[in-house]
Amino acid sequence: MTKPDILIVTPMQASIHQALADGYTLHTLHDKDDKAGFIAEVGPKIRGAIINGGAGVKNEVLDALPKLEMISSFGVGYDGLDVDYCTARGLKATFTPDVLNDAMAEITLGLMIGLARKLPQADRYTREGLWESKGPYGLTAELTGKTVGIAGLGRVGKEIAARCQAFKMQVVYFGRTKQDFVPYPHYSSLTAMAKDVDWLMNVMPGGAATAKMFNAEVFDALGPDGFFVNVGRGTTADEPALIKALQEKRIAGAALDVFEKEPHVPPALLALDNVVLSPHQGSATEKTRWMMGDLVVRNLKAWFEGRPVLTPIN
Ligand code: 8YV
Repeated sequence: MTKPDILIVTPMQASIHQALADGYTLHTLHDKDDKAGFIAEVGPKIRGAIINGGAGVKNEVLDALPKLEMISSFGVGYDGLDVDYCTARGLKATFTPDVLNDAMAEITLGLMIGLARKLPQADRYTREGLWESKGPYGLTAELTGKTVGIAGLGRVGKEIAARCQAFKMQVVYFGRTKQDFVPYPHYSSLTAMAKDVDWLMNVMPGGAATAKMFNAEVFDALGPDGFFVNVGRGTTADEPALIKALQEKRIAGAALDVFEKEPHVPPALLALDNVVLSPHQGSATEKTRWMMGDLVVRNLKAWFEGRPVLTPIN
């Protein structure tokens, strides 16, 4: 039997290539100078595609793959994929939820502690010899006893909530619908929640529905003692409004793992001392990335071996 031809749209880790090398013919698009020419050449035989859910794939690329059956997407977010398009064309799409929950929750607490206790700044202070020449670094904020409001209490949000409780924080959450059997107070208004919390946490997915929902009004509700954390998608925050709120100290600080136009980080953010920045590292541990790759592979293999996929999007 001929091996299914698979298009790898964005760079993928070696473990994915290795796991598929024997049973599939892999075609990488990202390293081709003439992408249109390459698609014209291999497009007609492609039956599966591997994409990054955030970077996604344009519908015009998918249009050029007439025999495409399924898309295995890397990541829990799939805002870069037009799911309605896939469903309308009868394309199966899969993603990689759950396996990254712990890594995401870990980095989130790390960012919160880093921001509250000014760990990056204190590290620089120590390295520069200022402890010895100028004296103690100074006093900082603390998580204990504070309230965190989580926007997007899904798989990742719930792991963050559990860890915040271990740090003796109160947890509340915002979501369009109140979830049954969730032990935290619910808010149906993001601004109302921002007003009541010390820490505003974004774990919302990207896409049109959440674009720029963290805006000037929300930051003003959070107020000068409030901290903002974004581990969801950069597009969910109005970045210029966030920068302005930080510059004018209308909020106390921000810890950001995601940005509007990654990997670009606005110079105005780099110039601020009340922020902790991370280059979209939420799921970037050896173990978690291996598990995400493994799920990409298992979904793809399931489809082409005639079994139900493990984690479908549609
Ligand atoms: C990855 C992510 O950082 O799962 C997601 O939605 O954004 C992350 O886990 C990303 O897929 C790697 O580029």
